[in-house]
Amino acid sequence: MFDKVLVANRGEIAVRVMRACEDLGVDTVAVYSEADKHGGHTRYADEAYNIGPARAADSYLDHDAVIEAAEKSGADAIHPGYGFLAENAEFARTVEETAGLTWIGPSAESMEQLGEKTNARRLMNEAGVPIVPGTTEPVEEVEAVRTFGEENGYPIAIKAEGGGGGRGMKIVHEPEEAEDQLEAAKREGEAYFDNDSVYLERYLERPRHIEVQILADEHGNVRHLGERDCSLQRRHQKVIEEGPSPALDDDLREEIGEAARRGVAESAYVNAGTVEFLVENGEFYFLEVNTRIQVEHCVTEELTGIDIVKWQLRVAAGEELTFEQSDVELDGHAIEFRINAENAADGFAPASGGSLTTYDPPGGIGVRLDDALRQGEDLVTDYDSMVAKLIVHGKDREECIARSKRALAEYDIEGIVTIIPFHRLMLDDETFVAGDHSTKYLDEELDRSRLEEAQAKWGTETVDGDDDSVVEREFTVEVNGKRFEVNLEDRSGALATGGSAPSRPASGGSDNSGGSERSVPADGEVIAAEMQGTILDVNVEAGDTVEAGDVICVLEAMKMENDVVAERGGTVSEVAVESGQSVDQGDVLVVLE
Ligand code: MV4
Repeated sequence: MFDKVLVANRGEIAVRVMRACEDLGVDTVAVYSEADKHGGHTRYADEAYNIGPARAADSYLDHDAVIEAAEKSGADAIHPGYGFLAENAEFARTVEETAGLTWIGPSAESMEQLGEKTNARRLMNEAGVPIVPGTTEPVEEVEAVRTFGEENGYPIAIKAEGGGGGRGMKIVHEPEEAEDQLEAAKREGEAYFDNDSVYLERYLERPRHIEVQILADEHGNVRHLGERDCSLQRRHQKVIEEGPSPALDDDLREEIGEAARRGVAESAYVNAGTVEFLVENGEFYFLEVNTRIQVEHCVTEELTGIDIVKWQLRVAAGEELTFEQSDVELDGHAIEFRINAENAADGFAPASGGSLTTYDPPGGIGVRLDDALRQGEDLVTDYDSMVAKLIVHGKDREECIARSKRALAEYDIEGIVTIIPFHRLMLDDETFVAGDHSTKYLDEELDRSRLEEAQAKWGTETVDGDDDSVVEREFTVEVNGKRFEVNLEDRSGALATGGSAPSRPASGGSDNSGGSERSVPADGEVIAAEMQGTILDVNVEAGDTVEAGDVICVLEAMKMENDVVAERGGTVSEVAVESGQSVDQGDVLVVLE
């Protein structure tokens, strides 16, 4: 086993991997960007190295910076998590070729082999795994698309060779569209993957997305750990995953699992991986292989009791899988809810900032939380919006749904918007509860107004509200010894912001974790920073008279310049910042009399 593992990732997955290291007695190394100086993964690790600015290209994606941190720390292996460098064959090869370092994942060669989609299709086809009817060689000419249509019918999917995750796929409904869509698919392939090669598949209209978890060692053992159903997606982003799939019966389950195992066994693949399928009308078709640990691996861990990440480390260290396929048993049902900082009622718009004034996650039987959060932290908005995962386990789907409702109701997050209300809506949704949803359900079938209702019903007060002069506060009162929770509206906030960032009330003066420097003078009007950022310009000095609408200063945040505007007129009694200074959300900028 390794002595020390560097985790080239951030947030919940970095902590998840470090927990597996901890369980194995392996030391951990974090790398972090400027934005993650105080992040959960940075705090969790035994040692941590700053590898650059917030921009991922300059830190988490910087090959040299990650390798340098590995060498400085004396780590003997690198785990990439998911996203960032996880499926970058070039980086994997660099790690493989660096003396003293091991790549915890499939080889660069496997990644290249399976990353090229026609190659993966050919390989699966040869292993007897059903593929979506289509070509296993790239197509060049529009004639080939029309001929395919005549022989197999429409619609046709034109997919980029290097594609995946929804990018570089075009649909052709009739021969007249073939030319434009072929050109568009090639253009996207070139733009996204530096590869304009495309291939064809029959387009399935209402498929389920089913994926099979695989573990393989270098001794030729391959096991499948059952399937997950990831059909509930929004614009190719999974939001709820579960297992076993409500759409498979035991025969199909056995067949699809064995097919995945056969396909992977054929390709000399080592480590964890996922074989994706589309399922329609009782038939399954291979789609692609994901050569990484996935966000939703926890669903499978709950069902099988197998620690997949721990096994990733073990097989990377050359160990042999110690269980047979017949030892893998699926126990009950598990559902994973991605806790994204997004507003489902506003097209799932990611939160532009905020501070976790309350963070009180659920617990109890059947509840698992993978997160890297702590109350009082500011939301980091430089990366993806997923802040935590709630994974619920029960003896069957019904118990799991009931338990999920309970856990989501317990989950108390204030200060940032999340999609918890959306999840609660799904648990009351007829189609989801019946398990009848296809991959089209969220984008094409769900009524939008229900998202707004859910948000109004279950959304907590966040600093993202529309009316920027009202802050709702929760108080506990006792009346004749009985406890009541009451919400009171505080209309004393006074701040307006120009620019395009959403307006929020000043948080100076509220009881967030700011400490004494954020206290508000009783007789002044405080203008506070709406979000964390840098002061670019201060336009006033003490003694100046300002009028409503005057720009007081300019705050750069989220790569945008925001004018901080006086909502009312007055005399400047104090200027608390200077240009170039970094401020936190809620920090006092200027006091007016
Ligand atoms: C398809 C398909 C229907 N027919 N291929 C979208 C992401 C990419 N990895 C593959 N995708 C699809 N490929 C054929 N031949 C439908 C999708 C698809 C989809 C697949 C899985 C999960 C969600 C999806 C949402 C829309 C389309």
